[in-house]
Amino acid sequence: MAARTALITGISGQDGAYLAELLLAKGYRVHGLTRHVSGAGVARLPGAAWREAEIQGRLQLHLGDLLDGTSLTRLLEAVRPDEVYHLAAQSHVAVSFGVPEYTFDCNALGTLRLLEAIRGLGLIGHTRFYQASTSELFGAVTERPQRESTPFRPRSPYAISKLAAHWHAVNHREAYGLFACCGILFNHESPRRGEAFVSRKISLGLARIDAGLQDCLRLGNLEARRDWGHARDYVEAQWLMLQQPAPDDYVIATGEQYSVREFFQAAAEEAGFDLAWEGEGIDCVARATAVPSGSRARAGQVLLRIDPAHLRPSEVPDLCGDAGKARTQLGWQPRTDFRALVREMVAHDRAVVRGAG
Ligand code: NAP
Ligand code: G4F
Repeated sequence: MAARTALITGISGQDGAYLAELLLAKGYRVHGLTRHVSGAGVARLPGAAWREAEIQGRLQLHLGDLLDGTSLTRLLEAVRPDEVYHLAAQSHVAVSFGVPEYTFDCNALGTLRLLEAIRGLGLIGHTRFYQASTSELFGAVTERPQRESTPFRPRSPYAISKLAAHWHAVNHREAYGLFACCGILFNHESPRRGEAFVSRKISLGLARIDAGLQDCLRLGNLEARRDWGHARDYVEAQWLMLQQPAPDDYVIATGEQYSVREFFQAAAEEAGFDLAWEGEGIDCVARATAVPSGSRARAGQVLLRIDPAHLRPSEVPDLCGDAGKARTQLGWQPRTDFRALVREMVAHDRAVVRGAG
């Protein structure tokens, strides 16, 4: 049987890198959309897997952009993929307040361009489509935990753009019969997470403080609560959705919730710091009462301060998912717990920072 062909938009991102690895291991031919401005390129794909796949001609990158419908149509026409994993997006919530029109163009219209290209090329009966929806759709939540039936109450330009993309995918399923699945994924992190997201900002920041390269971390809202899983586990759910007999939408989450403060506390402990919390609100600081041996940081040093610049105009305070449907119908469950995730990120960034020093 011929190898199945997948197209991943956003292959240079966190999820794209893990998904490309997963699909290559399953014997797929993988095509990735990358844009000209990409800084990391495929740097997040581990070297060995990337070289081996390139040698075998099973991984191919193509220039394109969600803002350029022609490039999307041309690519889909050339590749005629069995499966499209649409992961590309302006994915930073805080950034979306600064560039709301761009965010909508990229995330909402970009998705529509892709869906209409599939339809226009007559690929509806051939191509299965995964849409990267998000727990941000639940926003100002109306019930806990959030499941597929929970109403959407988006609270940022990012979430609104993703809401439009979500409904376009659903509409192409209902109106035209496209096999389209929306994965409503809660926060998922990893050592490949972008450095501007809070988990990676913390793991990398602590490693830099330990090495004497940074004085302290400046964060925004410490009390926001998130349901944090590992990206490696979550891309498996993306693949499973497209292997089902019928398309559907699924919440993917761990069902456990921790605040940003708890993430920082756990990461500091994993890095070998003892902490004392002092002050309230924007005056809150975390001070080191003990530091790891060999550290360039010192006992008494303030490791964390609040910077109002990182507070958002509107916040999503409280997310926690119920992935019961995915567990029952996909046989999916997370393998990595919160503490193991934090440990892996902290250890990775310590090794990276020490290696660079
Ligand atoms: P990410 O690391 O930010 O990756 C985003 C990807 O999109 C990158 O490859 C980026 O390319 C690409 N991209 C951005 N703008 C583009 C454009 N105009 N044209 C083509 N490509 C573009 O995101 P992620 O964490 O892997 O998340 C994957 C998807 O899941 C995103 O859609 C995100 O919104 C959604 N999601 C993420 C989470 C999470 O917790 N991670 C949860 C729910 C949903 P460059 O390398 O060139 O920047
Ligand atoms: O890490 P974050 O930026 O992730 P956020 O906003 O939850 O969005 C991520 O998860 C979504 C799924 O729910 C995805 F759809 C989206 O694409 C993205 O991957 O922020 C997490 C929390 C927020 O409440 C934020 O206000 O951390 C808080 N926070 C506190 N200080 C900070 C900071 N966030 C960032 N990025 N930087 C800070 O300094």
